[in-house]
Amino acid sequence: MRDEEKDQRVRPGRPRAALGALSGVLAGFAALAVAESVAAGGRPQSGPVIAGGGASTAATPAAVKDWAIRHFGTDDKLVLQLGILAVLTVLALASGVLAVRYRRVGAAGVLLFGGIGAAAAVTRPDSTGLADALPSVVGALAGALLLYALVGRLTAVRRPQASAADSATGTEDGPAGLAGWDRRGFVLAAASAAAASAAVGTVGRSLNTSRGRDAIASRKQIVLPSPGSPAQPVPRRAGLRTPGISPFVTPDSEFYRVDTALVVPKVDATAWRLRIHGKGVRRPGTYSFDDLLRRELIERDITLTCVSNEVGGPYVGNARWIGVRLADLLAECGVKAPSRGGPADQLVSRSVDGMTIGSPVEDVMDGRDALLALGMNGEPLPFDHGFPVRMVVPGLYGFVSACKWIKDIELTTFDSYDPYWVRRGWARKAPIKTASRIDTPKPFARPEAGPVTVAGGAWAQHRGIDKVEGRVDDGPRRPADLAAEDTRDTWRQWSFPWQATKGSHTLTVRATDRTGAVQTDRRTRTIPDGASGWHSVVVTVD
Ligand SMILES: Nc1nc2c(c(=O)[nH]1)N[C@H]1C(S)=C(S)[C@@H](COP(=O)(O)O)O[C@H]1N2
Ligand SMILES: [Mo]
Repeated sequence: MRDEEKDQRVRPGRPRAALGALSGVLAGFAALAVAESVAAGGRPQSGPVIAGGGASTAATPAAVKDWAIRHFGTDDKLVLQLGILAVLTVLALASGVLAVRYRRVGAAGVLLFGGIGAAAAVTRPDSTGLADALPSVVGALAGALLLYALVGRLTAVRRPQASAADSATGTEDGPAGLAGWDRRGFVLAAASAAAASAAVGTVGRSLNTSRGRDAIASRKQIVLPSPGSPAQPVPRRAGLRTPGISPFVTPDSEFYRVDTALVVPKVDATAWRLRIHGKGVRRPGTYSFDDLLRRELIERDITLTCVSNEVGGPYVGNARWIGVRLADLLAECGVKAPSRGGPADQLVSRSVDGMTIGSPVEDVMDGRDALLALGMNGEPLPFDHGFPVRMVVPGLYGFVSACKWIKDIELTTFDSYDPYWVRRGWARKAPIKTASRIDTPKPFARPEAGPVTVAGGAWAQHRGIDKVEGRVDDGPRRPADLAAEDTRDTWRQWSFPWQATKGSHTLTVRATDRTGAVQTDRRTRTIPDGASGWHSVVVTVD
């Protein structure tokens, strides 16, 4: 009887919807915990958060994605996942409230979201089949059952004696009333559900960390042999010492990262294979990591640039890559460049996470150092940058050349296949535009009047930089001092001295590449083939 006394103290009406909402959230989190744990045991990419995130990324218009990359940078993935969690929470709340009135409909709502997660997982480009639906389906079933059970505690108990007590004490049991609910049952069920979800979630987390173990071990085991064709040493005077300038060689930890992977693929190098096949491939081949290691390795300094880099932006980095010459491998497979009568003009690289990237066959076979890179700055590739193998092609933006976590190369034509970014409005072909950037002073800096060194970098990969000119306000354009060139595939640093006078000033740079082409002042957006325009920085001299 004590329970019934307590029950009657709960005011009827208001709490029921709130407790329904609570049930919904508990069911939602249980569903997520179960789904993500099932996914962690199999393929983490098939979990609803990652699959849903991937599907929304893929469905996001190019302009919005470009905006997200620019505003959130590498945090764009975190923002997306938090967004998905927020949406799921709202939907779970709604299902819970609905379930108070219509128990089955609320539970069916949870199943519906599970269905959406399952559909997203199965239709992802890296999906391995119907099994990818499992995490969402199992999670949704668990969540729906839990919601059904919890809401049952709120409504189902209509013991005759309870009803009698209700009427005896005059308690209303209207549609929104709570009289006769199984309070202790609800609290117990809710608490155990929460605890169970937390436990399942913890198991899932530990599964997730352990599953990358083979990949991590395989990376540790790799000893990169010294290259048969080493890079020439970076000229001592390629890197300026001006404070505030980006280092000439970008450390891995500072190297920009742009990709669509919500979970960084952890590929076991010992199990990794690269397949080369397609149009005009007379001897299709499959290569293991060791096959590549046994070949002559070449080492090259190459500056990578993202097409989403705005004028003055940070998505450019310079590294020393080590790998095998892609053109040799292609030639071995019997591939001919179009200019030599080869039937394929597009090389499509595919990654383990379903990315597709199209590069001109002509470019990768024209003698430039197009690489299947195995190492970056003296180490095996970091996981973030494509371990175990990625492509790097001097002179082409990353989205048309730099496939990370590569697993397949298909020779085809531009007419017959559009890769991932092209389907989203980006250009089929995208050589890197000549660009220059002021690294120091920073925008809105307040240097003291007197001598100030203006310095930065300029790049026109595979053409080389021949001239950089600086300008203060509307003054004359003056040639900057160029640092030593490493190679024409790397960026080149520059600086010029400025006698800063009090007031606000605009500093502008422009570069000229080795073909004599002057960097255009015409400002364009990043879409479809890269931003153009001069970089300028406004400073106030005190
Ligand atoms: N698998 C995969 N490879 C990818 C991408 C991607 O989204 N997925 N993004 C490309 C783009 S747009 C760029 S600019 C480069 C960036 O390489 P980084 O992250 O190592 O700097 O990787 C390219 N390779
Ligand atoms: Mo990019």
